[in-house]
Amino acid sequence: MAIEQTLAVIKPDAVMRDIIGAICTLIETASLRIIASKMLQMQRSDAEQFYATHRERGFFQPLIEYMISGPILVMVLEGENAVDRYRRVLGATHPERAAQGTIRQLYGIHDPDSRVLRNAAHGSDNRTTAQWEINFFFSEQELFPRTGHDD
Ligand code: IDP
Ligand code: MG
Repeated sequence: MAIEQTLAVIKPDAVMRDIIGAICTLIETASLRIIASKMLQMQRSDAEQFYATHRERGFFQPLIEYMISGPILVMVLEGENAVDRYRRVLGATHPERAAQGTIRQLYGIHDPDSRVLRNAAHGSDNRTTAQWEINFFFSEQELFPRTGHDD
């Protein structure tokens, strides 16, 4: 199985609720290594570019407002089959449909009146988007891959 990298984002609602550590524990417990990390607040134009594929969706503007509403923690995760494995740790997009014990089931916000799903965290959905999303936030010098060092 190939060693891959994927992008994880702890979204503003989760940063605000002080559950960074809880989410990182779920990630590390699943043998996904955090090889880069930083906290930042996205500009509107950054968020619009990051989610450009959703521009025509009804939830696009609420999604942008949500993602720029506070600081986020962006991370690069590394491991075997990391893209799909992290998506499994993350759970389904809708917190109420996410499997038991996943990040979104445990920490997503259940608010039927909200125009956007506040689901605590983001994960790249395939290897191509993962590479693009990693490059969006990180330079090569900011990544600290450890595979091969102590495996
Ligand atoms: P993903 O984050 O599971 O990959 P996407 O379809 O890429 O899901 O959507 C990006 C983000 O937009 C979601 O994580 C969620 O915050 C929000 N979103 C997705 N679908 C809906 C929806 O039907 N209603 C409201 N918000 C949504
Ligand atoms: Mg997506």
